[in-house]
Amino acid sequence: MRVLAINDVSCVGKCSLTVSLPIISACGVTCDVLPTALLSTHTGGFTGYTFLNLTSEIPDIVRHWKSLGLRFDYIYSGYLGDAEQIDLVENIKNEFLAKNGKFIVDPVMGDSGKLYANFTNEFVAKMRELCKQADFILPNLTEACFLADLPYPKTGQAVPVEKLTQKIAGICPRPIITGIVENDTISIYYLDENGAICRESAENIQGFFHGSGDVFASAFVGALARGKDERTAIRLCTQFLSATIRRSAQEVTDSRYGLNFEAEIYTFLQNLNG
Ligand code: PXL
Repeated sequence: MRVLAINDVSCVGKCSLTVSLPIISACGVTCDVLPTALLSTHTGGFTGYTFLNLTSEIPDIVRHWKSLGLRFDYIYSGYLGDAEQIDLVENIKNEFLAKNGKFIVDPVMGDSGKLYANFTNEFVAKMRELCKQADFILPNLTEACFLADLPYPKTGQAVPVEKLTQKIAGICPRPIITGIVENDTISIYYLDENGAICRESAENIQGFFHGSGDVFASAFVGALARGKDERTAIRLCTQFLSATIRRSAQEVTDSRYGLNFEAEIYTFLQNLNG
């Protein structure tokens, strides 16, 4: 199995490719990478970070790959450096996705009700189009609200899960919406192959845990590539992320530096192999 992970390299802060590559490789499948940007750190909570957009390099990379006749069983896209890259990713999917391969889009754009630095409403509109091409999308609640053009729920306000999933299903029929807090639990809502709403929940641990979405999405891709069905993959990944967050809440003093997912990988792999 060959996975292509399209994401940025944030040198410090454990997100994007520095999370995807170790997790997907550990699952026992090849993880090739297409870096979209090179940053000294991610943009969440650090100031003064460097940002080198790699858009201009991508067409040359693609040209070389074409000469090799490459095919990927899974193409997983995450943080994109600019709107132009959305078109490039769509072309890569059309050119390199194997027959019966799966295209998985994590529409990385924001969190806690806000877009990340450098993202605009025009980017959201283009990302919505990319999501229409995907087999699965993994927005967090913020990204789901932006994609669905619904307001982000105010603190204490219940999330209109049914309305949200139905609107998102009009974009991609197999959405997996992460990070929905309901009292003491945090849930993932997704639609199964029959369009039924399903939920996977874990204990809601207080705090903000940077890189959670990337850990979840990478583990999901790895589990699918290892032949797990979506329901099993979502269950295993929820357990993995929850254990990672529980450990990080105890051990990590500055959450900007990311989750201690390394310490939970072994248990995740045991469950994946079990
Ligand atoms: O984890 C999402 C993410 C990915 N890449 C970069 C980011 C963020 C979130 O802040 O800044 C560069």
